[in-house]
Amino acid sequence: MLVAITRDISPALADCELTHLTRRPIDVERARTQHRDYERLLAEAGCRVERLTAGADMPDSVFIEDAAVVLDEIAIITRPGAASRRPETAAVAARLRGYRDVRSIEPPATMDGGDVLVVGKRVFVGCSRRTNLEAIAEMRALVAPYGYEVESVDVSGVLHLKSAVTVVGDNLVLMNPSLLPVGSFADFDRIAVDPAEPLGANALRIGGQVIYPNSFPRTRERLERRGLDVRAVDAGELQKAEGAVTCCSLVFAAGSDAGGRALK
Ligand code: CIR
Repeated sequence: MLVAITRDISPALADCELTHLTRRPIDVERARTQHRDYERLLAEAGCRVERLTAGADMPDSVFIEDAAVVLDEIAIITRPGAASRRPETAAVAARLRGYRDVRSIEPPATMDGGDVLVVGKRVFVGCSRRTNLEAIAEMRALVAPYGYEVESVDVSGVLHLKSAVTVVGDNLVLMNPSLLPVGSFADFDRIAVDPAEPLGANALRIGGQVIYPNSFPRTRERLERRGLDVRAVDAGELQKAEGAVTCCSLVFAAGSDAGGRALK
């Protein structure tokens, strides 16, 4: 069984962290409708969706991916790079304890889950404004006993590693090569985003489906030309908060499938 943990949208969403975008008004009700559509796609992809209640005073709590990294063997609670986001982790840790042994990233390390891309036993960690070298070292020590290798990737010009690269198929990544040198991803087959859609590299693959924002039609066409089953969703309101599709869920195998693959 697959589980997708999501989190309701905070009434304080308008006060979200912003790094690369200018603040624009966000329609919270519309964002909630879009989020429900996203959850429906998670369910259609085979997930049991468990939605945590919003952090009423935590503007960014819907972006639950940043609070944890879930592997088959353990879950790692992050220490988000933005201090305003650190209160988000307690509720996520409490829920994950029902599924995994839980470890934590400790100060002075900071890490956002959006910087962590797991592909089999390879863990790519973005060194970004949110995730520092200390966190990468802690991550390496936490996962090495389970046979994972951690590779550090420099990230600049975008918020997280997964703003620039995500997995869309077996040995297949979607990336923006002008934001991220192919370097670490040279072993993979690669689809480049359309140059007119530089923020289009964030896709959420679950099983045979790829959940993808409807705001990047040219890149979507590239994905479909490769035979991928793309499920488009309107993520416009959360995109104003610098959110994307991976960041609104933690997806992992549970129960009798718990020995299965890490998903993102
Ligand atoms: C932030 O700046 O932390 C939020 N406004 C957006 C986080 C998006 N997270 C993600 O893509 N993993």
